Amino acid sequence: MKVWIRRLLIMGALFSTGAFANGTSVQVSEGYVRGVPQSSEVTAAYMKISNSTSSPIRLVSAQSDGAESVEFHEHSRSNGMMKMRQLATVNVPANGSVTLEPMGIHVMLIGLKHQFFDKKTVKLSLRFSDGQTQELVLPIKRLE
Ligand SMILES: [Cu+2]
Repeated sequence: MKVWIRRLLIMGALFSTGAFANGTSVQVSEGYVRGVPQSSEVTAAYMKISNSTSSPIRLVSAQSDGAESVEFHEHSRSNGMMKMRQLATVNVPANGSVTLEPMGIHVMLIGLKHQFFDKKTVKLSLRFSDGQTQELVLPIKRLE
C-alpha cells in the first residue's frame, strides 16, 4: 500500500516537472532570414531547433510580421531537378534537433510586406505541437 502511494507521488512529480519545463523543451538557435531584393515576394528563414524532451515535438505553424503567410517547405531532388514541396509540420526528434538550412527544410515567408525591406530584423512566431509558442526576432542576412 505504501509503495503504491510513493509511486503515485513520484509519477505526480514527474508530470509536474514536465509541465514546468514546457517553456524550455524547445530551443531555437542560429536563426536568420535571407535578405532579398525589393522585387522578391518570398524569402526563407533558417534555424536550428532542439528538443530536450523524450518525446518528438512538431512545429505546427508560424507567423511573421513581415509576410502575408508562412509555410514549411523542403527541397528535394527528383529526376535531377531541385523542387520545393510544402510540409504540413516539421518534426523535431526526441532528445535531438532539426536544422533548417538552404537547400533543405526551411520556413518560407510568402507575400513580403513593405516593412520587411525597411528593417534589419523580422519577427517570427513558431507554434509547436505541445502548445508552446516561441517568439523570435531574426536578423535579416544577405547571402552572396
Ligand atoms: Cu520554399
